[in-house]
Amino acid sequence: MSVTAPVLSPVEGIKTRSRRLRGTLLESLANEVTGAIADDDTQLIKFHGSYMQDDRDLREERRAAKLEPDYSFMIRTRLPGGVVTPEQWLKLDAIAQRYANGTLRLTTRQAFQFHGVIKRELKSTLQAINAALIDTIAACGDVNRNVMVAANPLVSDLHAQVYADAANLSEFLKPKTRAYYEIWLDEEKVAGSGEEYEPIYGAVYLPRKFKVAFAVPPLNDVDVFANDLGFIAVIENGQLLGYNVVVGGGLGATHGEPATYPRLADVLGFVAADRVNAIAEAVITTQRDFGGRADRKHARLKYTIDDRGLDWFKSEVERRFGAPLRPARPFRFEHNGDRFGWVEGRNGRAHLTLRIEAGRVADRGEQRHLSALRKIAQLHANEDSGLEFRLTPNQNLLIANVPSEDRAEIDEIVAEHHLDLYRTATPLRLNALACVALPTCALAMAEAERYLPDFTTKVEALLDKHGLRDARIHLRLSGCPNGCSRPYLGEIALIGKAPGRYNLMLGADVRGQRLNRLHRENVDEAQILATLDELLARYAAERADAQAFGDFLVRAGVLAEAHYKVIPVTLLEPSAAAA
Ligand code: SRM
Ligand code: SF4
Repeated sequence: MSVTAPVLSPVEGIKTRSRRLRGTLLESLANEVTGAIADDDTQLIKFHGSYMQDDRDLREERRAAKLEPDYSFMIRTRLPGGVVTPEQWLKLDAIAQRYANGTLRLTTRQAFQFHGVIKRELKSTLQAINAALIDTIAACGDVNRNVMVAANPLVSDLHAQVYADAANLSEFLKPKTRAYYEIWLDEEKVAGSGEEYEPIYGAVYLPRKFKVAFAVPPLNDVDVFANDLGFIAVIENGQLLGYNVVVGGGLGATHGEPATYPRLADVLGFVAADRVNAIAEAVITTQRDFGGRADRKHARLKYTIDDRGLDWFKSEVERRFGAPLRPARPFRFEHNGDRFGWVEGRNGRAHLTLRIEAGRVADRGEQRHLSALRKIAQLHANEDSGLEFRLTPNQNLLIANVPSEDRAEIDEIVAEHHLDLYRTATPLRLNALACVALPTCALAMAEAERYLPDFTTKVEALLDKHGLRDARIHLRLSGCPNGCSRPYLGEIALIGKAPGRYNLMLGADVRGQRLNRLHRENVDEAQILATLDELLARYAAERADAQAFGDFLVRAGVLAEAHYKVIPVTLLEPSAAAA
């Protein structure tokens, strides 16, 4: 009996033929006839941290004028834990002004994105980023992406250890190909160029993107259960004992295809801190060898685990790890948002978390956020104050390790440039997330980032009407079901279906441990607001003390049946599990 091998997705062929991710990128860059790069290269360039895009606002106009689309490139950094020095901040700011659209975009995975870089300047831009000692290797593509780390260094020593483990893992999982250095940084080719040994990824890399996050309870700001692989720090008596390991989280889905779904990670077991790289290698190589390579919509680790079973997955990982995993330790998360304002640290240092709406650092009217942060960075560049900028996983920015004598000056700059939203905005606005969507994202079906401010104002009016202005409700907007703002973990979420139309999702918890559910499909703004009006009225009248909106909706039986699988998280306290 002959067994036919499954047909591989075309991207597998592109990777195989690419000579370790080189493809024809050099030729594409040299081609002056078009602002685009060759089709196959559009896949490969992702591994180098860039996407080819076009300005969707201009598509029709340019088509009518018989012009090619307005191509440009998005560039994303690899920046474990999102930490940069003031000097690096200034360099990235200068790059945004010189080569990109003049804004810095902080992402939901603690990275910077530049938008609008033209092909002719792509290489100079990447060189400038590298000159700031930041790279973009593996920020996108079928490899491990930017490693997230809890942003708020409340328990400083331990946070530093967790950060070090994450940074170390990010380095360990970096592809070994020299393609990036040859193409963008003019490194000379050496023997073996194009055939480098990739001990973790192999010659065709992973079936799909892979995401890792480190959480430090009680904050789940990284949304650890939305990652392929998560590490939850286990701290006892002020010591970092190791990590609970969670696997198989992922949020992307496709409208109308129930075989695709968001899924929360399962708890696998506990490992000591010095085994982080080893367990990651065991998990990733299992996914490399068993993950689907035929259909890219069914290729993330979550599907490998669901298709083969968690028990099978665990034993395969343990075989590769060389030992059974120890049982997971109890843990407890309080919430998955950021903690705004000043927080006292150790040794007279303090940390200030600032709200950056939808992560877009820009100068707009009196809100001169870019200028404010430039000023703060200038004051602290080239001095030994230890002040750092830390991107949060919720698109916000933390100014960390501020010496006490500098606090007043920072407060002044922040106020003067109207960067003090954290003092004035409602909890709804402070905690809201929106993905980039239009005009740059090729996959957007509806607005998200550009719609967030207006939509929030309209929901705030409803909150006022029902006396709920101070309710801390997590709102998340995504322009399509891929879920880049982690909308499936929002108490209220909009997921784009078509221009002006969204699926209204409701009922996640505020700790990142319960997915929300589809409540109304393909509705417009008026329908969304009418639905929320009704539900907020009930919430105001019927909620139990301190009950969060998502929990209320579930317990009051408001929500329809889930249309996709909901994975319970095993170590919830009994009260939360009941929801
Ligand atoms: Fe994402 C694709 C933006 C976090 C799931 N994401 C994209 C692309 C590159 C569109 C594309 O493929 O052409 C978007 C670029 C938009 C633009 O113009 O900049 C994009 N994703 C983003 C960012 C910038 C959203 C933001 O507003 O901050 C985030 C960058 C993170 C980073 O720094 O690495 C971003 N994306 C996420 C997250 C959240 C997370 O990782 O915590 C998710 C859900 C978690 C997950 O991966 O399951 C996410 N993005 C996706 C998917 C769906 C993947 C799937 O398994 O189905 C796609 C589409 C794809 O890969 O085919 C996607
Ligand atoms: Fe684009 Fe969809 Fe991601 Fe939003 S969720 S950035 S629209 S891929």
